[in-house]
Amino acid sequence: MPVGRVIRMVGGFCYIKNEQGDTIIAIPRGKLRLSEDITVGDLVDYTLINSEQGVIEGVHPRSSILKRPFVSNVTRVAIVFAHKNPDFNYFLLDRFLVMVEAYNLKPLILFNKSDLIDKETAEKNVEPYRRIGYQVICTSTKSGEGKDELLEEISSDATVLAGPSGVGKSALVNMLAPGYNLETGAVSKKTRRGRQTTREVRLLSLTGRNGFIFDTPGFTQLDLDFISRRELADCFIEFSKHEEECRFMGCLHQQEPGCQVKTAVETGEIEQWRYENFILFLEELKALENRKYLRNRRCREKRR
Ligand SMILES: Nc1nc2c(ncn2[C@@H]2O[C@H](COP(=O)(O)OP(=O)(O)O)[C@@H](O)[C@H]2O)c(=O)[nH]1
Ligand SMILES: [Mg+2]
Ligand SMILES: [Zn+2]
Repeated sequence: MPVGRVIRMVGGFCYIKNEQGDTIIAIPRGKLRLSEDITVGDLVDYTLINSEQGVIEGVHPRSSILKRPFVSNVTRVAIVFAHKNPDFNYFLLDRFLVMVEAYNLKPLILFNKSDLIDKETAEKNVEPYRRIGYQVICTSTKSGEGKDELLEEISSDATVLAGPSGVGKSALVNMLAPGYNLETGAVSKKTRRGRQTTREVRLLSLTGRNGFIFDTPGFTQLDLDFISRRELADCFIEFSKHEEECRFMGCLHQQEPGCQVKTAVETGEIEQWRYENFILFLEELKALENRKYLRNRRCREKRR
């Protein structure tokens, strides 16, 4: 049976692209439901009704799945921020990084709108993340800066762009996969924030490469409810070489004596703001876990 990849879903129909590069419009067979059983990124088996229309017969197992936006088979997350307009935000960037690490996907950090600032300021923004060990590329969709490096880097990945509205995700997709002409939106002068111009998820082919790129409306779910407090430190990659030395096993690196993560913060090996964000996320997870506990207890009491 032929295989295709879901690249778009529009009102009850799926657009799928087959191995020959042809697009077929398909509806799902029987019990398969769009947006529940099938999503953009899925590999599907299909049968043809005529040369352009088909029926989806089954969905292949997914290598990864993200929620809100609901996309599958992502291998890479490019976290996009702008150097300015809108101003960039360490806290939000660290939150995205936690998500990427927790899902075990390959991260890449993009600082877009390089044309709006000088080289020195750009360096100041990216340097801390390079020091941690993250790959960072500065781009500009206006001057084309970083385009070749980025295309090379993600050439065989299925990349989703994550980041706040207005940072230039759709403009970047247009730069990497021209010909689709996705709508981009101006950043509001008044609120200094981007408007939501992208409403649907689409999967586009990178020009001349094997890879794909997703354009999405942006991530709305950034609750950390997919990890536990114990797992959080693993999502801060620069903590790992210190935490083995902590005095207590299962150290949360909060108040415990003999915590080597805290020592590394004091000596400057770990950035203070990274640690502060870590603690904020830890508190957030604690609150989430408490809420869950209370909810469960209430349920148990009701049942009695
Ligand atoms: N100066 C500058 N503006 C950009 C750049 N990339 C995108 N923009 C502008 O930023 C605004 C938001 O872009 P858009 O792609 O819609 O952002 P999205 O919400 O992240 O998809 C638009 O007005 C773009 O023209 C860039 O590299 N430099
Ligand atoms: Mg967009
Ligand atoms: Zn510790």
